[in-house]
Amino acid sequence: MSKVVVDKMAMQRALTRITYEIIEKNKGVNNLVILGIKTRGVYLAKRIANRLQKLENKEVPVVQLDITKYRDDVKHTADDPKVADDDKISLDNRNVILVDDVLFTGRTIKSAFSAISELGRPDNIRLAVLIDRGHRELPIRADFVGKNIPTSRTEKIKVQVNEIDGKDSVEIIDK
Ligand code: 3GP
Ligand code: 5GP
Ligand code: MG
Repeated sequence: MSKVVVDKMAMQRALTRITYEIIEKNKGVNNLVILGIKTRGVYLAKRIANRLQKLENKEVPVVQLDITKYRDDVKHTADDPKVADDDKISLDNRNVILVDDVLFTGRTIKSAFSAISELGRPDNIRLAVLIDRGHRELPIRADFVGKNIPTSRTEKIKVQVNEIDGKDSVEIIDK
């Protein structure tokens, strides 16, 4: 059984609200870098950057972050992908917005912190997620949340973004 909990318009509005919240918290877009966690976090990050560009008339860099190398639940090899698609970016003294689609246990975000430390020492890191489904295993919270969706552990949240899936929606799937 599945139920749509966020449709296309609701997703657009949530991303627009998050964008305004980022501008307000950061008092503009100076020094911002947006890191999208692969896979779908990257597309959400790009959409936020597009909105920032329209509202503040400034280009904000988007970096694709791959946290595979720092996952604590898989074996690691020399072939682990590099953490960022941009080799030259330095996060020293930057204000980082980390973007993911779903926040669950928090382990991905912990891995993201390790990945970020390879790229420099940001002044601060804030977290934006489309969905917070609860069940944290680490003391991590999001600063910007599209929608809180309380779930049971056995339910799944299916996030679809137009760029990959041909549609924008979030469904809750009862397993
Ligand atoms: P994403 O990579 O676009 O963020 O594998 C397809 C999607 O399923 C991935 O989305 C992944 O994040 C997501 N997913 C759903 N449940 C889980 C989970 O419990 N752990 C992980 N690692 N990914 C999950
Ligand atoms: P974590 O448990 O570390 O917070 O989440 C692990 C990764 O899996 C993150 O990228 C998160 O976006 C994704 N994830 C966790 N639970 C779900 C879920 O129910 N649905 C989807 N689509 N992704 C999930
Ligand atoms: Mg994800």
